[in-house]
Amino acid sequence: MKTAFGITLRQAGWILLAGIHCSSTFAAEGASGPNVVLIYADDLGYGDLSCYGATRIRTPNLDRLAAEGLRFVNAHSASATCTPSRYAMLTGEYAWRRKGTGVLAGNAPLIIEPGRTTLPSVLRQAGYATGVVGKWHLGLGRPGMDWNGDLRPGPLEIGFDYAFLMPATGDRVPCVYVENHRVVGLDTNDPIQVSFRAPVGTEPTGKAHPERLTLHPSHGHDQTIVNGISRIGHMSGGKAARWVDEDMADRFTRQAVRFLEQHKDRRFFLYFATHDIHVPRVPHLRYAGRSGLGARGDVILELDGSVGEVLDTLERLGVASRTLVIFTSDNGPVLDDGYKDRAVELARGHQPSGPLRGGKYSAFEAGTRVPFLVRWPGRIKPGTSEALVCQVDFLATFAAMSRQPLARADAPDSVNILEALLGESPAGRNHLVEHAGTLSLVQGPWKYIEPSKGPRFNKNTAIELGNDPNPQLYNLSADLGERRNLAADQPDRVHAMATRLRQIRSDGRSRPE
Ligand code: NG6
Ligand code: CA
Repeated sequence: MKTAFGITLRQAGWILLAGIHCSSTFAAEGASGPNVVLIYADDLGYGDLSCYGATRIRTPNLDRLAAEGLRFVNAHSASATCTPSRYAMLTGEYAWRRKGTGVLAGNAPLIIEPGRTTLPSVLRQAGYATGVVGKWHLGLGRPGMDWNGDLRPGPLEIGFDYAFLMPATGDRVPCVYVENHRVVGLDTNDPIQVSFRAPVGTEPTGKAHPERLTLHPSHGHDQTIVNGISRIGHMSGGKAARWVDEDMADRFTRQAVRFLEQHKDRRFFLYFATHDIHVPRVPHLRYAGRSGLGARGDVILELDGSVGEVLDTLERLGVASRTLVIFTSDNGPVLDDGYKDRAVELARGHQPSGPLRGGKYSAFEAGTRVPFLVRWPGRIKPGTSEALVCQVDFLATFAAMSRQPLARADAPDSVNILEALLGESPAGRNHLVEHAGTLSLVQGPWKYIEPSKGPRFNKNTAIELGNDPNPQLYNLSADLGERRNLAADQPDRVHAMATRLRQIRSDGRSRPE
């Protein structure tokens, strides 16, 4: 039933309620805070987009976002792999401070404690409708959770009002979508079982039945076969609920668009975490073969298409001018990440890391320095920013933007970089701890990588990991590609930076008071 203002009674109730609960915050900022859409790509490198210098591939929608917004050239994910980056982004705490925040198995329990202050909980508190669509990879439920029941705690218990997820990664079981607390389309007569130890059920594995595969592993990824692709981990059952890789980008994009449509009359925060361009790289037919760079290039185009749909939706709904859009990636790029999709051989001179050294998993810059675009039409002046910023900063930044106070224990490593984000200041953070297997400290032009025993090189991925038993010191202003280790020439600087890094570690926090 519609009221005199053309809104439903239910909507009117919402508005009334929102008014009662949030009058103080709305009054404080004049209800002017923008909607926030955070588009989070997976494994996309600093050099993968034409707006970041790629010449062998064109990404017109992301280029449009860059042209209409601010393009950051020194922005970082919090870690060089997925789970720790996402953990840090949602909690405002560096993941290396916590055990159990490494790349998670597909049946891992939730690693963010319900009740703690998170990026979505802060925005929800400020009156935003909060949604997450796409890759989660932060665990679900408690240890031993039954995938056939209620999957909780999960995103709804840490600040999201709505969730449509892939539980872990595209290459890990269970290969099903989860909406709020339930597996989507599950037939109760065909229960799901998941195991990362012993095989479950009688389903064929890629290892025993390579003849059944449409995409073969190059390393790992030889357990249960789903949709012709063998995965990490074993699953049985849930046949009707299993995803089709070719349709995944469309499915997630459709859910993201639906969330925007449903919340266009409220303030909203959408965290849209794409599966692209992670492995297995299985583009929809309309992108297959289009890039000329093989599947990895094709899924970059698919990602660009998803971004275009989100931007078009914001226009169509008339909310683009009051929506802050951020686009970034959870870690740097990798070519061979475990499937024979010919990414290396078909790269044809494309440089996923751009001018940077290393890639995903690496302590060198390409591990965490990622594309980072911010658009707010009429508010953010288009251009390029050299400010040092990190995704761990979103929490403190959006808390400041929406006038939500933080307790001292909240978001211990999150810095309010709002001025840099809006292009009002050329400066962001004054230092950053980068995290791969090892830690680095960046301060001004200097980057110190602490000594570590890990391997220098991973032969499967062919990535230089940045490990060295000796300290490394680079001047990123003069040597962005980290080629000249100056540690032996500047022992005092090495000592000072090592001491500061130790201090940041032992302080348990780094957010300015
Ligand atoms: C690795 C996987 C890799 C990828 C990564 C996580 C193997 C051999 N490699 O263990 O394919 O899944 O984990 O990627 O299994 S991330 O982007 O989610 O961090
Ligand atoms: Ca990733």
